[in-house]
Amino acid sequence: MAQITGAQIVAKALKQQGVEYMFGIVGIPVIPIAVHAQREGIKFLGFRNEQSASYAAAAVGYLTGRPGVCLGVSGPGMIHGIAGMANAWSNCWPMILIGGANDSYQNGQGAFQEAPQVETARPYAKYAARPDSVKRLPFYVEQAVRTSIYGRPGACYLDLSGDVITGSVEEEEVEFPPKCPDAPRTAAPQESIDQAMAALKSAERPLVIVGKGAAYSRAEGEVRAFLEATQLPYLASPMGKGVMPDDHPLSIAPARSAALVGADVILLMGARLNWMMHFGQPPRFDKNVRVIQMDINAEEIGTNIPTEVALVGDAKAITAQLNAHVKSQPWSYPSETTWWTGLRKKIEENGAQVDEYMADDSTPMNYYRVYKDIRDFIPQDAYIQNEGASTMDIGRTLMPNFLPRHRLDAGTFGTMGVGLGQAIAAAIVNPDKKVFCIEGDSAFGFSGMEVETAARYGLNNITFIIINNNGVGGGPDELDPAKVPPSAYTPKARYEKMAEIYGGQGFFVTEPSELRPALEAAVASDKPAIVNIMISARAQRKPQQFAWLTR
Ligand SMILES: Cc1ncc(C[n+]2csc(CCOP(=O)(O)OP(=O)(O)O)c2C)c(N)n1
Ligand SMILES: [Mg+2]
Repeated sequence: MAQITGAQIVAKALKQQGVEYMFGIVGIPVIPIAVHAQREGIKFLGFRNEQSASYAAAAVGYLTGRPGVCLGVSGPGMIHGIAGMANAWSNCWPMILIGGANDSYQNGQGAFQEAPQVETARPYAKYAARPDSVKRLPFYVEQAVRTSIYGRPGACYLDLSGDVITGSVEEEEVEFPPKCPDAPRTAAPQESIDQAMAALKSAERPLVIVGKGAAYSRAEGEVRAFLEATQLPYLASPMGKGVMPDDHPLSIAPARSAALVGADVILLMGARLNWMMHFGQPPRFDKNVRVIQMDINAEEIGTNIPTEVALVGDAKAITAQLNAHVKSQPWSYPSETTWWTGLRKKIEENGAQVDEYMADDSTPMNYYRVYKDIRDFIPQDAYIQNEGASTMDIGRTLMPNFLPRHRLDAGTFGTMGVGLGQAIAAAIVNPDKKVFCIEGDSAFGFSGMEVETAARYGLNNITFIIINNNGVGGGPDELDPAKVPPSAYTPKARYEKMAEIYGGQGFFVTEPSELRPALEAAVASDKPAIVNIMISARAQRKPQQFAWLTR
């Protein structure tokens, strides 16, 4: 009879549960898990820090609907992976962190890298467990995979002690549960669908907000059919962008503030009324705004303001129900209302101001000038990874998305440092597409070493672009080491030279005329390239009606 080890069982069980990607850093005691994962046909990518690996695991979960795995050693490795778990918790993305742990028979002895790992993972985990035997490992793996994708998606944690990883049992003693199916698509009661449509019909100033929940549930076809049938104005959350193409005539994104404050009825499609949507409260919303809330999670209903109609369940299934209603009782919101006229006027005004900034060819450049060339250069089907403060805020408005799940950014958690891991996730999930990883100089620095990871795995479809203003929201042009402002990084730091460590090409851009040729050469080069673009350290976002976080 043949023996099978814990590591082999974990790898087999993960593969059987539809896990295709594992990211991490090996060491005692997790090396055999990575080795056997590769043998099972799971793609293992060795990273330079578990933080980035954990961000990649969650991004894979968002992009594919099955969790990615982050593998870390006990203690510090696992602790770094918490970064990605917390980000996944906040974004509602499925992932699994597997942490090695000290041998269980040394618990409490001050073992090598011993730490309270399950307890540390718990607040961010939908499920956190320490398997108690080698034999039952497949049970725990199935629980973790299923829990990560059923209900509101999120992070799960498995704590594997050294003796469980290296221990072995008779192969035939081990039972592998069948692959858990994708999450059931739960629909809403017909009564709620009728109420939702009645509420929309009663609106004078309706607004639809499309969130990344709709993107995750792959509701793009249904959402488009619904909006086109009802002719309702919509806007998207940052990563809800692309569920509807940003150039759609029903998009009122450039008039976002006016739309939020003016709406009398809003339909949330997988978007939450959290800080990103200003809690649905004054001064950013009307105090009497009525809410139709579509969400996978019943607990989310009524958060921050009361909900008039709750549509609890899967965005794709429920939007299909709404479409069936509209089909049987056709209705559309008229296009010649004062609401539409006002929104269109606002869109025009805001567009004119941005055009002016984009046309400014002075050196050093401003953000808008830089984004004009980037926007014109990027193919419509490319993945856009974007993070920073102004780099991200301006990038979100200036770089349109045409496809769902093609924008990745700092997300609900506002996490700087997710960029490289997320770009690598996109690049490996879809090797045929281009990925543009557009980072503020600070954002890039959090995980810049992962450029080597991208190159090592031949992810030549990624181009790294750094918008460099010498710091967090800009730094000084010259630095006196005795007086370094908190926000400052080395002025004109030559980040593009990092491409030299793997024989790639770097481009340093200071003039507007150099930008387009640099982007072209970067994409044409045979290794991931880095384009480092200097902008004015004092470049700003165009004046906003509201401060970034309105109290
Ligand atoms: C993990 C983490 N640490 C710190 C912050 C605070 N923070 C917000 S934006 C930002 C960086 C902004 O600078 P940069 O990426 O260079 O973009 P810029 O605004 O300069 O274009 C930082 C550090 C954060 N959001 N996340
Ligand atoms: Mg910066």
